Amino acid sequence: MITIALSKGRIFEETVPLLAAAGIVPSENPESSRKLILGTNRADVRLVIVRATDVPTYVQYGAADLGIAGYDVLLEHGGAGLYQPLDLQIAACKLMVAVAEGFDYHAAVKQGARLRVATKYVESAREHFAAKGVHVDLIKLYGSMELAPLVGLADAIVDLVSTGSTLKANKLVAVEHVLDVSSRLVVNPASLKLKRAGVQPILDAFAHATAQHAEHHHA
Ligand code: PRT
Ligand code: MG
Repeated sequence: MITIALSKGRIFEETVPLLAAAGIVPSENPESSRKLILGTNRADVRLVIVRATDVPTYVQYGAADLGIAGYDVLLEHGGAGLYQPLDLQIAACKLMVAVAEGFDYHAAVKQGARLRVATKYVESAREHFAAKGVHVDLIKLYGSMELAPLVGLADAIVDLVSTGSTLKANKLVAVEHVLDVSSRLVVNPASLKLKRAGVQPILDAFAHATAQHAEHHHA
């Protein structure tokens, strides 16, 4: 049995075509099903539906052989015990520093002010500000970072931005790029060794589909 860990929502939606390229069709839609283990058209492949941030953990401990996780999630996890062979280039977005409209971030940085920064991405944020020599106190949040500057919890946030409409709706502006994010395939190294006959063709199909997709975009 090959077990693939996925999160619901954007990652699942963008993974369906990759699975199809590997000849795998989920038998149910996780958005409408309450099942956490989904069968597929292949008796030897199943999907487990977990929280996006839990995907690396399931794969690291071998509860899933493969998984798909955002680079943001992988940086926070640290990547221990994970083979990361492929950037699937799906669920793309950017990790950005954002502040309330009217807050002069660059002036504050220039003055050497100590900034309070709220984020779910403390590891990536710590590294970013350390590299820039910006003094920060990081405040760990688990969601809705956009609220923090509006109620005085923080001067700035570090959050993912795709369309920018969430920042705009909350009168926030992006002031600094931290890193580009897309989702990656993660593989349990023991699974790759012991289940190679089943796992390798899936890796190859994903790689092929990703390369074709990229070619299409450049054409
Ligand atoms: O939602 P949940 O709390 O269960 O977990 P999650 O937010 O980690 O999962 P999910 O499914 O929302 O995101 C999974 C992965 O998708 C993330 O780890 C990212 O790698 C990737 N991704 C791509 C994004 C976005 N784009 C994105 N826009 N993840 C989150 N967002 C959020 C962002 O945090 C912000 O709140 O969407 C909002 C901004 O979107 P725009 O379009 O308004 O800019
Ligand atoms: Mg989310």
